[in-house]
Amino acid sequence: MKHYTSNTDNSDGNIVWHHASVTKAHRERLNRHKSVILWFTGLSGSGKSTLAHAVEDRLRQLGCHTFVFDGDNVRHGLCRDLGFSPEDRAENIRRIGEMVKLFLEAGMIVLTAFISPFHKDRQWVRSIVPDGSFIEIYCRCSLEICESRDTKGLYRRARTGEVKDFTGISSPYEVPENPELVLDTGVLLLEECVDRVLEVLTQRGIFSV
Ligand code: ADX
Repeated sequence: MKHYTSNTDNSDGNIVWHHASVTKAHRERLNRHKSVILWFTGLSGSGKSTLAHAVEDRLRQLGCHTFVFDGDNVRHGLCRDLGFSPEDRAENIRRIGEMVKLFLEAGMIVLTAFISPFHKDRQWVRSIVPDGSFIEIYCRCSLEICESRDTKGLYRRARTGEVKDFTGISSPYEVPENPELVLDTGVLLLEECVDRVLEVLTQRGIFSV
């Protein structure tokens, strides 16, 4: 398999960027909100997807244009050829990063729910989008709680060795160093977490265009 890097660049002179006449600013004005990426990161079972969908539902009620990307779903299609080695996880996040960058240009509020365990991969996504567009939300939940939930039975299978390279068991999770928001998803109620995310969006002027 061809291995990509975050630096892969096809600018050999034969491919020329075509600038759109309808810009992100136009779309933001039409939508009446700014576009932004809400990047939820945390262990499997920490509540990323549940929270992302709950935030999306609240945003829908406010009339926002949103889309949720979830690890398990994306791995059924765009990233179906990838496994869970550090290289494959980096490629997973690289593809997702490029995809959410396009959705940002499209004027959306993009919510992602990927374990994204490696600092450098998260940093890379942050680096390819404009300052302030990447809001990293650490869903902090102990391994004990995630493992006791074990909604997919994967922790049990990781403990027996049947599932390899499992985050938190046989593969590392690098805790975000400076996220915009930390939520104790093992302790807080879902609605409390949603409120905290909405507060951050309000503080950052996402709803004032
Ligand atoms: S990431 O590390 O590359 O960001 P991603 O979020 O796409 O991971 O996928 C994680 C989901 O894949 C988990 O929620 C879990 O359901 C499933 N999964 C299957 N095998 C593994 C594994 N070895 N490590 C982590 N998650 C796994």
